[in-house]
Amino acid sequence: MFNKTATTIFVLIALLGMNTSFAMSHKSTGIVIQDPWVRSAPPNAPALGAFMQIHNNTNQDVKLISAHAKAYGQIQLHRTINDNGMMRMVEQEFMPILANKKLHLKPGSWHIMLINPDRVPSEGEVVALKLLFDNGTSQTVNFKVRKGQMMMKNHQHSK
Ligand SMILES: [Cu+2]
Repeated sequence: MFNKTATTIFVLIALLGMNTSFAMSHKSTGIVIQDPWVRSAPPNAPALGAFMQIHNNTNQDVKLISAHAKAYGQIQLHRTINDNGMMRMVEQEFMPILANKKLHLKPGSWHIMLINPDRVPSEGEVVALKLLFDNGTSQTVNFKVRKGQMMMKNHQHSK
């Protein structure tokens, strides 16, 4: 009896979940992706960086827990940190997006690392990444390949 009820509830939740993702636009999940892009790289590059702004328009903290795409050996969540003056990338278990805040993935900071591409995509191409969040939602986002700013550009002064 209990088991049956539990199963029914589980199925209901699963159905509701499916319904939500089919019936509503991505915006309705409250997680909105802006300006998704992949930094273009030479054809022999072992890895590419993917960037975006993740807006959390909900009242609860959310974590990006993974990203998936075909044609890459591995995809990791990275953060570039200043380790005693040495910039280095550290793999992260997740990316936190606080309630009603945004996380800006950009060169020299948080980014998604696309490792061992079957083929490095050219400028103008689109890389579809499926993003999984810890609140059970996911969305597939098209990242446009384009030239990236150099990290140091932020430190230059105009004139
Ligand atoms: Cu990296």
